[in-house]
Formats: sequence, C-alpha cells, structure tokens
Amino acid sequence: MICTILSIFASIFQSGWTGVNERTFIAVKPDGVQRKLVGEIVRRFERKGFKLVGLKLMQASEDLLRTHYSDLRSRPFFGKLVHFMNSGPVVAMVWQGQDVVKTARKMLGETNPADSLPGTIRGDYGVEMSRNVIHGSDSLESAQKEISLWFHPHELQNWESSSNSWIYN
Ligand code: IDP
Ligand code: MG
Repeated sequence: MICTILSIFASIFQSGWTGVNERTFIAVKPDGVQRKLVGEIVRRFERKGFKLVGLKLMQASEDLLRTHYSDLRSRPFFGKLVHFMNSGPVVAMVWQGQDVVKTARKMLGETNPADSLPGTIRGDYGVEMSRNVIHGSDSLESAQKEISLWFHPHELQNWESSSNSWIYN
C-alpha cells in the first residue's frame, strides 16, 4: 500500500505536473451541458488565472464511467450515477496552474449543492447531489489517473500564456 502511494507520487513528480504545471481534470456533467453552463464554467477557470490545456465535448461510454467512478462501485447510487453521466454529452477539460487541484475543488463547492456556499459552482447552479453540474479531481493522484483515462497525451496542449507574469510572481 505505502509502496503504491510512493510510486504514484514518484510518477507525479517525474511527469512534471507540479508547481505551476499542476493539472486537474474537470468535467461539465450532462446536466451542466443541458443547462448551458459550459461557457460560465470555462469563464470562471479562465478568470481565476488557470490555463486550459485540454477540452472536448464527448459522450462518455459506460466502461469509461465505471472506471472513472470505480471507487464508488459498491455505493447504492453507483448504477444511477453511471447511467446519468452516460445520458448526454459531457465537456471534459484539463486545467493547469499552481495548486489547481485544491483550488478547483474549492471553486466547485461541496458534493451536495445544499452544503455549497454561494459563489461556488455547485452552490450557485445546483440543488441536488445527483445533479451537481461538475466533476473535479479530488487529489493529485486522482487528477493524474483521470487525465490519462479521459485524454490521449496528444490532446493536451503545452502553450505559453501571455498573462503568466501577471498571475505568477
Ligand atoms: P465529488 O464529485 O464531490 O468528488 P464523490 O463522493 O466522488 O463526490 O461522488 C461522485 C458523484 O457521485 C458526486 O459528484 C455526485 O454526483 C454523486 N453522488 C455522491 N454521493 C451521492 C449520494 O449520496 N446520492 C446520489 N449521488 C451521489
Ligand atoms: Mg470524487
């Protein structure tokens, strides 16, 4: 177990996905796409100062979703969750920046929109737990796993942002 955790951390550091190069996986769920929240969500991450390095509109397969949510497979809502996530297109994204994993989770709010503060995405746009609009990786390890599950390496862009020196000291 400890060896597995150490090897995941080693691969994160080797990948260079740390510091300003830290990356997280964000997905607008089918309810967010149907409710035309894609632009609003992209706007929040852009304005915050994070860099978009991958984005696609896609229909996620049940297989992909079962793998993505495998930690929850024994939970009673697992079947419904996979079915819902497969019910329409999702917008899969990778965002990059310092502390992006932790900060994105704060921007999302809590899993239950009812516990999420106004100003967060789930707090502003969601009501029920099973229709909470957006997914975000919960740790560096899950970010790395989810990015490689949802994106091929060639779908991620390395680009220099012209506003970098106005965001980072
Ligand atoms: P997270 O999305 O905030 O990381 P997780 O616990 O990883 O929350 O759960 C994944 C998703 O499963 C949640 O975003 C939510 O849509 C759904 N979910 C979690 N708990 C419940 C529940 O008790 N009932 C129905 N759906 C749930
Ligand atoms: Mg989660």
